[in-house]
Amino acid sequence: MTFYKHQFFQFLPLTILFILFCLTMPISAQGQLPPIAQGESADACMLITEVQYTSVTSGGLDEWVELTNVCEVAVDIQNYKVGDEESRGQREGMMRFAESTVVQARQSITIAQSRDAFAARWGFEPTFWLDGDARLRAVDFVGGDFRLANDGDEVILLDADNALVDAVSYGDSNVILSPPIIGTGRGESFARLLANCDTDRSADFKPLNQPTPGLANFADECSSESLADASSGGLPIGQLQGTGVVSPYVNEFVSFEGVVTGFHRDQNASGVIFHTVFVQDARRKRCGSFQRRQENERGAGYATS
Ligand SMILES: [Ca+2]
Ligand SMILES: [Ca+2]
Ligand SMILES: [Ca+2]
Repeated sequence: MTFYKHQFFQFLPLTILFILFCLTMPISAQGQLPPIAQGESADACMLITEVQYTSVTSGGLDEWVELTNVCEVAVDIQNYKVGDEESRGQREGMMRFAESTVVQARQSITIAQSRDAFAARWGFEPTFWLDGDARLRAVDFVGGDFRLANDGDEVILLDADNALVDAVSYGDSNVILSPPIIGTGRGESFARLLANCDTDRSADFKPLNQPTPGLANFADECSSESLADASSGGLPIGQLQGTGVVSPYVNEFVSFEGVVTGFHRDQNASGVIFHTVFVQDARRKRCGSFQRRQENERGAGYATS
């Protein structure tokens, strides 16, 4: 394409506007995030143990986050902050626990979008709620609401000195965990396999068809084997189809267990990118690796590589 000098001057105002726009863009859009945390907290007793970021009602009102004190001593979380903003000065939310709140050893607490919506689904009230709970106050170093995006987002926990205590990312966000925690179905959650086993990886979590707000699993000791044991229990993918023409799980959200054997990236004419994951049944051996279940390989209902 030929670009004449008079065209350059014609587009000069737009060029200047574009440059000014880039200079005033949020820093996050340029990949240089002012971190929200000031170092790592020495006190890592409180962990993010479960998150339900999609709603079964409209408006995300029944979404919630669970925090658990994984230590054997009580922790006062006054002035701790929880939210979905990963960068200072940006436009998501961080909420401060404004009052003295003692979380007992191995106790879990819940922070819900709505007190009533949470109670309506679970039959009990959350520990904290975002719609009118005066014990939660917005911090002044970020400027938005704590609302968990369905495509992907982060959950951040800071201590009273704004040091990072725990953080996760899920869906399409690899800001904290890469790979991020896998997306869950509507009304489902992702939860730590074992509340007191934290390796700062998405593999610490699994999706739950039946969320467990306020309850957490603990291990006597943490090891790769105890985490592998806790991760089992999903439906073998070969059982998704069942024996009939129609799967017995149609219109249900299910978690399945299998081995990813292939990965294919594709793009349609509109530029939308699709990923296809090839999965087959698997049976975990005692060593923690995976072994093919030969009898189900062809019945898995998904292509295998
Ligand atoms: Ca975020
Ligand atoms: Ca949401
Ligand atoms: Ca739980």
